Formats: sequence, C-alpha cells, structure tokens
Amino acid sequence: MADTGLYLNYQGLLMPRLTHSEESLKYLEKFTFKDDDIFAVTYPKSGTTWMQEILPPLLNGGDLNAVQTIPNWDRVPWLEETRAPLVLDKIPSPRAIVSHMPYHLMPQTFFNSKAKVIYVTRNPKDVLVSSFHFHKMASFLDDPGTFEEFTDRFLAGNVIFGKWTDHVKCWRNLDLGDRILYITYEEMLQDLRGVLEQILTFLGRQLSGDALDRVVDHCTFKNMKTNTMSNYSLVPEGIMDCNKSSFLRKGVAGDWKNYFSPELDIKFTAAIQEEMKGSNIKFPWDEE
Ligand code: PPS
Repeated sequence: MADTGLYLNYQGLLMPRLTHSEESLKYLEKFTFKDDDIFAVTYPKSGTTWMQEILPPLLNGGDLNAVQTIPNWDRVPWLEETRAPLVLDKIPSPRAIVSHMPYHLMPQTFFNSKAKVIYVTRNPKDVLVSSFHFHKMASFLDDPGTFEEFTDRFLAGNVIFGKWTDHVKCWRNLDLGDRILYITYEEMLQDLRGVLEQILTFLGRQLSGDALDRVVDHCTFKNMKTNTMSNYSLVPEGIMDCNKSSFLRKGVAGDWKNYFSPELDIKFTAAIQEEMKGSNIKFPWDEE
C-alpha cells in the first residue's frame, strides 16, 4: 500500500490517523478494565455498529434513551480510538466498549479482570465487500482501487487491523473460558431475538418479552438506518460521503455474490482455507 499518511502503524497494525493517535493508543495500553465491563470485539465491518446499538438497552432494562440521544461513538466507544480518553471514564457502569484490537495487544488489566467479551464474526467475503465500499466513502481511508486489487490487499493483510484470519484466530482457543461468547453477524440477521437472548443469558441479565421485542425492533437494519445517532449522518460529508455509499449500506449476507467472479471466489476461498488450516474453527459459510 502506498504510504498516504492516512494511517499510523501501531505494533505492525495499520489504523486510520483520523480516529487513532499515539495518545489514544497510550490510553489503551494503560486502560483499567472493570469486572463488569462488556467488551465487544470485531474485525472491521463485522457488526460493530450493531453491537453499539444492542448492548446499551440490554444493559439497562431495555431503555432506548441512550441509543436515541447519544452518538454510537460516545455511547459505546472504541477502546483504541481518540474519543475513548474523553468519554470512557465518564460512562456509568456497566460500560459497553467496542474494539478492533487483537488479543495480544489487550492491556494487562484486561487479563486480570472478569470483563466479558462478545466476539462477532462475519463472512470475510461480505466483510471485504463492505470494506471496499467504506473505503470509497470515507476520506480517512485510501482509495481501494478495483475490487480485485482491494481483494489482494485484504488477503495480504495490507488493510486496517491486518488480516481477517489473524484477527479471528487470535481471539479463539484462549484461557478466557466462559468470559467470551462467539456470535456471527449472519446469526443476528437470521434470528436477532434469539441472539439477544443468548447475550442476555451470557451477561446474566433478563428483559421482559415486551422490552426485548422493542430492542429487537429498534436494532433492525431499517430502523438503525434512520437513527441519526447511529447512521453516521452527523459526520460531515467531507469525512464520510453518504452520496458515495451509506455507512449502513445493505445489511445483508451474501452480497459478495454480486462482486466475486468464479475465479476470484476460488482464489479467495483457497487463501482463507490455507490460513485457517489446523485452527479447528468452523463457520456456517464454510459449507456454502
Ligand atoms: S465498522 O466501520 O467496523 O464500525 O463497521 P461495522 O459496524 O462493523 O460494520 C458495518 C456493516 O454492518 C452492517 N450493519 C447491519 N447489518 C444488518 N443489520 C443491522 N442492524 C446492521 N447494522 C450495521 C452495515 O450495514 C455494514 O455492512 P454492509 O454490508 O456494508 O451493509
């Protein structure tokens, strides 16, 4: 990738300079986790914004006030981003936090805490398509080139937060035991209510049937797309240009089929399979 100055390199990982700084990464390194923190981890474009919508009402009895009045980046901040030092210490507990960080770069207090982790995975082919469009609309990311060129970069890990396969593997087979829950974007699409029930059980919380119905309805793609606190319409057009592509773009599984030629599909599948070999991690989309 050409050095456009758009990225900073932190421990070998590229991150957008607009949203990450030496200061914010120092804050991450020294961050003190609390035992009741809920930490949602994703590779970019795998369901982060969705978790920022889901977690607050699940943690506060189904109250939708926070998701209707506070922008997603301040309501459930990214641990590594520049907003974190400004808002994280002021958020009442239990705090929900998101992150794209790999396991080995977590701060020491994470390992000593009982903070629970929800790791969301999405079919890498749809992650790639989503990321391709995101690079076109976000001025803080470089031009993705053609879809084929961007695919090569993605497979080489020459993109923000590195290789998809490294990210997925590093958050598996850990000593975290019942501190970590694995869910997929595709499961959320198929049965959002069921996944929210799973998350509630994992967090040891309950909601009435009616409250849960309201949260599920609020967190549908259609409703999130019109929520100005979550659809990034508050961000100036010079930073995110929704005329080029919406942030909440399609919200489906399988859009990759509109972009992959048969040859590209074979190449991509083989490359991912090779990297995942021996990991014993199986995903529903592996059978497709
Ligand atoms: S980021 O930049 O890493 O924070 O992006 P992230 O939020 O992880 O991923 C963005 C994609 O998630 C889709 N999304 C949803 N899909 C279905 N239902 C809901 N409620 C929802 N919320 C966000 C969003 O549309 C992006 O995917 P694409 O495929 O581009 O539409």
